Amino acid sequence: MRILIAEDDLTSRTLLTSLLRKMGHEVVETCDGQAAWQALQADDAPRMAILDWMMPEMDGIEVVSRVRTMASEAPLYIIMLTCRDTKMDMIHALNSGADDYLVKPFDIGELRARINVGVRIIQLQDALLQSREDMAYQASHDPLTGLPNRRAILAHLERELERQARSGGTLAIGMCDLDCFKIVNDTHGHQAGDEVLCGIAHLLRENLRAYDAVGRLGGEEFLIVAAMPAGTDAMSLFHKLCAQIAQTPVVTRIGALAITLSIGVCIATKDNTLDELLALADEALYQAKAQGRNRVVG
Ligand code: GH3
Ligand code: MG
Ligand code: MG
Ligand code: MG
Ligand code: MG
Repeated sequence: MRILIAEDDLTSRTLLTSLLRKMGHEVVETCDGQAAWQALQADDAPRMAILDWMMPEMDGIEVVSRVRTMASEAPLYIIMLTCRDTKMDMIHALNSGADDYLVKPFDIGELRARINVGVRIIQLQDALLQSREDMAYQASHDPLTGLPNRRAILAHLERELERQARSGGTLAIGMCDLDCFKIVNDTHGHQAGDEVLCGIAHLLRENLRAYDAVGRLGGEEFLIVAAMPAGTDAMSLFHKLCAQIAQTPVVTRIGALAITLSIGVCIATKDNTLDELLALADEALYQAKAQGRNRVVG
């Protein structure tokens, strides 16, 4: 773990540093509060700090107070280490935001134990943050294809519509549906069908521009949200995509399969609601199916 030491007394700082290094930690040494505060602003700032109270430039209490007003994803664990030894001092430091308080001269065994407490708490915080990230990912992604799920792609569309209403620009949406996909399942099995869905998801992503979004609406339906820069043609984007999919066999465990899809396109205007747009794209998709599939209607 990277640990910051802020201590103006050289002897004390040297002792702390060698102790922490022996425990296997990486040490960032500073000798005043201003330097400590700066070090804590860095992108890869330490997760734990041992702060002296009385230091030049800025004292330890001021550093703690400032740190606690910062919004931070991963909170800093702070041990105040000082020769101020009254109960009032300790209460003041803890109330200012310190997590622990240790009086100098300190007992080496006690400092080690308190650092280990901090490490445990930081590890718990990390595990919590990680599981929160995992949950957010799972709530917004389709587990089979890894694409944004229905909720996420519709939320993206909603945001893009608001953005378009504010700053103009053209927004195109394409509703894609695999052609005769039921036959793939019936002929080759559900597992091959799943592989096709993954392969198509990959192809869609690969053939779109970085700023186009694609998500799985459900089943064998995908939604593309494409912001069209001035001078670019939405229909040609979708025609190219449709042709690209048709000419790229999808590799599955039972061999390569030729898959096509149909796309219903609509261009969003300023006052379309999300539901209206989806209905228009759905209607265009229905036409594409009725006209024989493997085509774009808009
Ligand atoms: P069309 O060209 O008219 O769209 O015909 P289709 O066969 O693609 O459409 P239909 O709606 O009749 O069938 C869709 C099929 O997609 C039926 C369903 O079992 C299959 N399907 C939906 N979700 C999944 C999935 O996650 N995995 C697999 N393997 N199949 C799925
Ligand atoms: Mg001091
Ligand atoms: Mg369908
Ligand atoms: Mg259908
Ligand atoms: Mg289909």
